[in-house]
Amino acid sequence: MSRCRVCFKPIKKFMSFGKMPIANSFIKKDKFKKQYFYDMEAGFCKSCSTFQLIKVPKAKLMFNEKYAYLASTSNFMKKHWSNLSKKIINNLKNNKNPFVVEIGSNDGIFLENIAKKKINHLGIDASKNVCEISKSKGINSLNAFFNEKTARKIVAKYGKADVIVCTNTMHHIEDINGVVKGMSDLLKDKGTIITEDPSLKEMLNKNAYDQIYAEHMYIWSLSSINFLFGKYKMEVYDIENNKLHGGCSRYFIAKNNVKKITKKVQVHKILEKKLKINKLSTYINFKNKVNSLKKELKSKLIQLKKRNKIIVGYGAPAKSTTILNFCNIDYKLIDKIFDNSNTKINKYTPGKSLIKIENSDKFKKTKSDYCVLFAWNHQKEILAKEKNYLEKNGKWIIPVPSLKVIK
Ligand code: DWN
Ligand code: ZN
Repeated sequence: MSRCRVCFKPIKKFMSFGKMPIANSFIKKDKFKKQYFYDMEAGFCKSCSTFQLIKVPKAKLMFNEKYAYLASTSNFMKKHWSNLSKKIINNLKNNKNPFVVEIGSNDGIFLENIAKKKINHLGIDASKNVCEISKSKGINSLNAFFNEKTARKIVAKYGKADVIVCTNTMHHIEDINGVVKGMSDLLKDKGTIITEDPSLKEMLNKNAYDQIYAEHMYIWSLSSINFLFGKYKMEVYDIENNKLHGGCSRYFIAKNNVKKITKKVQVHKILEKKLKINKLSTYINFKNKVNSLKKELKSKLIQLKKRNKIIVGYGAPAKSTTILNFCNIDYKLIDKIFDNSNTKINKYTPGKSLIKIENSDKFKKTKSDYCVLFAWNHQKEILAKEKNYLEKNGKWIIPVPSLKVIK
C-alpha cells in the first residue's frame, strides 16, 4: 500500500498517466533506446489533502549535472525574482548582518540580486551544472540536497538564516519532512520562509494536467503546506497568488505565533474549501476533464495532418513531456519544437514523442500552419516575440485549460 509523503497515512491513487519518461531528460538520438520510464500515478491524501505522485524516480535521475531547466530563459521571470529580492532587501534593512539562504537556487536568477547588495547569502541546489552557473555570477553556492544534516552544517558555518527562500522546489522534494525540519532548525526565531510553487487551485481550475510530472511530485495547496509546516510548529501567515508557471502561490511562513495571520490567508482557505480540494470527487472530475482534453488534442492534430497542415511546437517545457506522452503525440504529428534553452536545442523530446528541438531563432524562417504553444504559461511574452506568425496566417494551438486556436 502506498503512503503519503507528508503524513505517512495510506494514500489513494485516482489517476494513471501510464509509462512516463523523466520530464526534463531531453535526449540525443543515441539515447532513444536508453530512456528511463516509470508509472506515473496521481494520488490524493484524505488526511492531509496533499496531491502527490504515488511513485517517483530516484532524485539523482532528475536532478544532476545535466539539469535542463534554466530559469533565466524568460525575461518575465527575471523581473519576477528581482521584485521578490527588492521586497526581501527592504524587509531586512533593520536586521543586523542578515543572512539569506535559497534552497533550489537554480542558475542564480534570484540570488544574484541579493549578492549584488553584498548581503550574506547561500544558494543550495542539487544539480551541479546550475550551481556552476550561479558561482560564475559571484553567488556563494553549495551543490547538495538540502536536509536536516545540511541545515546543521550551514548553521555551524554561517549561523541561522533571517530568510529562507524556496521557490519552485518544494514540489521536487521526496523527503519533504527532512527538508522542512531542516528549515525549522536553520531559521531564526523571528525569521521568514518564502516558498512558491504551482498552485493546486490553479491547476484544477486550468485543467493543467501538464503540471504533473516526476519533478512535480506534489502540487501544493495552502491547506497541505499549512499541515506540513504545522508538524514543525510553523504556520503560513501570508499568501500571494501570481501568474507565473500557469499560476503559483507564494507562501510566507514563520514559527507559530510570531507573525499575524493576514486576511488573504483566511480568504484563500475559504476558496480552497469551496473548491473541495479535500474531497476525492474533485480529483475524479479533474481526471474526466483531462481525459477528454487528451482525446480532443490528439484528434485535432490528426485531422490537421490529414489536411496536410504543417504542425510545429513552441517551447519544450517539462510540461510538454506530460502532454506529448500522455496524449501519444510524436514526431509523426509535430515536425519540430522551437525552444531558446541551449540545454535542449538539437536534442529530442523524451519518451515516445522524439520530436526534434530547434533554436527558436529559426521559428520565423520555418513555414508552418499551426503551432502548439506548450509553454502556454509564457503566452504573453512569446506571442509578443513572434507577433508576425499570425500575420503570416499561422495559427496558435493552446492546449490548456481547453483546446483553443488563436487565428
Ligand atoms: O519547477 C519547475 C518549473 C518552475 O520550471 C521545473 N520543474 C522546471 C520548469 O518547468 P517548465 O520546463 O515547464 O518551465 P517553463 O518556464 O514553462 O519552460 C518554458 C520553456 O519554453 C523553456 O524550455 C524555455 C522556452 N522558452 C522559449 O523557447 N522562448 C520560454 C520563453 C519565455 C521564450 O520566449
Ligand atoms: Zn497525507
